[in-house]
Amino acid sequence: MSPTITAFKSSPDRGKGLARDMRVRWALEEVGQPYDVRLVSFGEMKEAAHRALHPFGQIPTYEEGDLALFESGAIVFHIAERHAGLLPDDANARARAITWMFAALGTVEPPIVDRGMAVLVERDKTWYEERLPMLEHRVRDRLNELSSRLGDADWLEGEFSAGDLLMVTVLRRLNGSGLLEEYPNLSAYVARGEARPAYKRAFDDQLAVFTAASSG
Ligand SMILES: N[C@@H](CCC(=O)N[C@@H](CS)C(=O)NCC(=O)O)C(=O)O
Repeated sequence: MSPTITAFKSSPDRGKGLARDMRVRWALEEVGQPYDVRLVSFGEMKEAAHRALHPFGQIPTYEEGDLALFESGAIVFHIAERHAGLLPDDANARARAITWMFAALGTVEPPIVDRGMAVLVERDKTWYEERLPMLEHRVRDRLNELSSRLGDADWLEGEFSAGDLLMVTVLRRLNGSGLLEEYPNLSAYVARGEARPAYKRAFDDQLAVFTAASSG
């Protein structure tokens, strides 16, 4: 039975692949697992039926038989554990790849999201001009460190893994900020991720949702 994931009926990013269902779609495409998508509106996400799946009233969720998951990282991990292709077989290499999954979501994503939220909702606040440089400084700190570690390698730890998949989607949240472009090896790393056929299929599918909604 194919799993069902949830995604925005109307994504605020207008199909740019920044919503977190993109990570799940990409992981499913990498491992060749077909899936269904249930689109939910902002209102529906906050209703009891959706909250039974996702306590915080968000997307994505993942349903497969009796199993219901939320949190994009947990869902990608579940997919990577069930299928070959996203985590190495060697136990230590696998643990390292999982470490990068946590690093993407726990260390790199928070300052990027903090900056993004400020740009989105604090522009008209008196403190915005003062706060933004501080938020960007925190992002640059992480990008500097990540850039040093990646060096001229293709992927963070040997072969492409779920750690790279999450890291690339996290870094893509900087699109339009100009920050990623300050680090040519990180820009190239994101471009390598985006060039993967599985990424492209996932991207096109989420874009088709936006295109259909805006032409309908
Ligand atoms: N940590 C969660 C974050 C989920 C999240 O923030 N989802 C966003 C879309 S990318 C959402 O549903 N936002 C609407 C809301 O919070 O009301 C994950 O990685 O799945």
